[in-house]
Amino acid sequence: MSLIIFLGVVLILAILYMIFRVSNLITIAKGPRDERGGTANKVNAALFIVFMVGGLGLFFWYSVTYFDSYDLPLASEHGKLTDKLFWITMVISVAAFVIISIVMFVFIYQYQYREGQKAKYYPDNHYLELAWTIIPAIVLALLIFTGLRAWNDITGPAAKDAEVVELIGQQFAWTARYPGVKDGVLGKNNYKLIDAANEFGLDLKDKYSFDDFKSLELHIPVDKEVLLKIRAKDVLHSVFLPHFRVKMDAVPGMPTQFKFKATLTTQQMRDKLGNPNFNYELACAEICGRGHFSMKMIVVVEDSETYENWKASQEAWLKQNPDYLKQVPDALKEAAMIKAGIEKDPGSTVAVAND
Ligand SMILES: [Cu+2]
Repeated sequence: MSLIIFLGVVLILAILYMIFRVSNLITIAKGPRDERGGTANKVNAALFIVFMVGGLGLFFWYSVTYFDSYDLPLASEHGKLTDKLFWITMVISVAAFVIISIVMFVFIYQYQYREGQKAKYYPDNHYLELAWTIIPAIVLALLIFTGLRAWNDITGPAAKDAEVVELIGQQFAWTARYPGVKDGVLGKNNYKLIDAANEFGLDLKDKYSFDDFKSLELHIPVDKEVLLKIRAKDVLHSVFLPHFRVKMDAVPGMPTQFKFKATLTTQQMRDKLGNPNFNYELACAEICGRGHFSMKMIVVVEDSETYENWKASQEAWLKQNPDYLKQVPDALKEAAMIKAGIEKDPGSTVAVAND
């Protein structure tokens, strides 16, 4: 297939070259004439202006018409700041883009070939050089340093009482791991322990792993800091929570994190939008393979009471996979069963250990 595409490209290039040769020969055959003059020049110059007006017109038409589809309602605290930075950057870049486009195309039109017109010799101008070096430098420095401050804040250490949730990306699904209500601490994990059932690579020698549970929905409390610990099992993925202005790559072998605070519950957002079917969504924002499009996860934001109840109602991973009790050291077996909520088998000979 690649060979056919390659041959196709070569063929097209050969055809273009032949057309170029033939048109050259025709020009020569037609005999000498002023190659730079004629109407072609005027037509081309005018077409540039048409292209500029059409292009800028489409750009603004699209930006305004579809504004709502890329400016989603905001539901996080830091989002106010990042939105502000985004729009300041956007206004400056669009202004620069429009000015440069207009100057570029108007100059092409203005300085098209005309009989008897001579180019002006204008080697340099120190003031101009200074102006277009210093002004962009100041503007960019301001943008970068304010952005960097916001970035450091978002990716910095989370509060001690923050809700910690682990998000794992794999082709082509997201899974979440919660620390469990008994200890509230995520157990250790190790990629070498990953197998068909132990998809987290949960290290069952670690006592904090016993009550960890898995979820295929991301539940988070409102008005409380949430720390997402992000990893990937195969290729690059990217955690994208558009309403919360959260975006962070999931990189195999390099855990990343992002902290944020949701400000509107799912229900509040439904009321605000007047859409009873609305759901927050986590989408993968890194083209990660054929099933990339399907890599989404429903996000549920709820008040702290509902959230705590939901957490308490979830079954520990170890309870769902009791075979893995074998990997728990004997001294911790009793604690593991209590934490995971596994009923003790009356006939069992599990050694009783004091935790
Ligand atoms: Cu992905």
